[in-house]
Amino acid sequence: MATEKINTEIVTLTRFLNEEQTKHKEATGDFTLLCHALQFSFKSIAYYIRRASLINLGGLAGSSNTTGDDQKKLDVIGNDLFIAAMRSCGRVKVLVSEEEEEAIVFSDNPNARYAVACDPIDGSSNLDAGVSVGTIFGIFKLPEDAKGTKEELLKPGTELVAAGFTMYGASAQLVLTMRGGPVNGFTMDNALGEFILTHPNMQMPKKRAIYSCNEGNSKYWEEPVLEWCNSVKQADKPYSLRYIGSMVADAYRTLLYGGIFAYPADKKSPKGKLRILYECAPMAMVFENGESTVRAC
Ligand code: P6P
Repeated sequence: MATEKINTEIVTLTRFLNEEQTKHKEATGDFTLLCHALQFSFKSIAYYIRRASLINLGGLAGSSNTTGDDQKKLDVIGNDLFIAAMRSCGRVKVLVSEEEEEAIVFSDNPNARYAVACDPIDGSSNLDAGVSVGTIFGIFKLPEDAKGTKEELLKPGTELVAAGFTMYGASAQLVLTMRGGPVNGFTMDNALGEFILTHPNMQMPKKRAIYSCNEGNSKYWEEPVLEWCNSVKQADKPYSLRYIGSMVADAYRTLLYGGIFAYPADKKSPKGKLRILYECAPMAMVFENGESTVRAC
């Protein structure tokens, strides 16, 4: 019986980032160091999520965040880990986090040239049920004369220089894309403590009969949304409904399998529930860059 061929052509995230830097002659290494700090924060968060039930980290922290969500203990820990990683790399001037009332300006990084928007643990209401949650991030490059204000972060998603998310499942899955570039997927090898390039140049299948939305909100939907939802349910080959309620998990499945994910604005949330800066814009960059160039099958 043939022995399983061991994969010896291993590209770690560290190697990938260092090689990416060599493609830009003007690169100073700041962006690379920022991404190394990002990967450290994902490894740290993954560690605590994996152990949460063992060290009593489940449940509520007894506080709420800026958007009124009840904070889980892991929300607070994930936020603290992320902030520490962004501060200590010295390449981030200002950080906006879903878990923080105000933008954080790192005064000890006065020459830093990047701003980061993040949702440290998106979908955390699902944590105690063992459902995959994730960290969503977007990176902006600041102008030379930036003061480090939150207004400098309030830019259209098209100005992001990089974005992505890490889904904390059986192993952490990182999806990373840079402006105009491909979407690359990395899987955390827990034994080695390394993110390994496992999904180079991810392209979402053009056609897949899956729709993903919370139909529990349908009584609040506008008429066109109701018509769309009924159209996929009444199609000749009705779509399958897959909805996890953790955006990172729904997004990762949609990127891999195809389909439609939607969280429409409704009468309860006329401006929509998902946050533009650290949920919608980073995801939009991933899905635009991951749009399949293959004609629909
Ligand atoms: P609902 C999690 O709080 C989140 O922002 C996304 O991760 C997820 O897609 C959505 O809310 C789920 O919202 O109302 O369906 O529970």
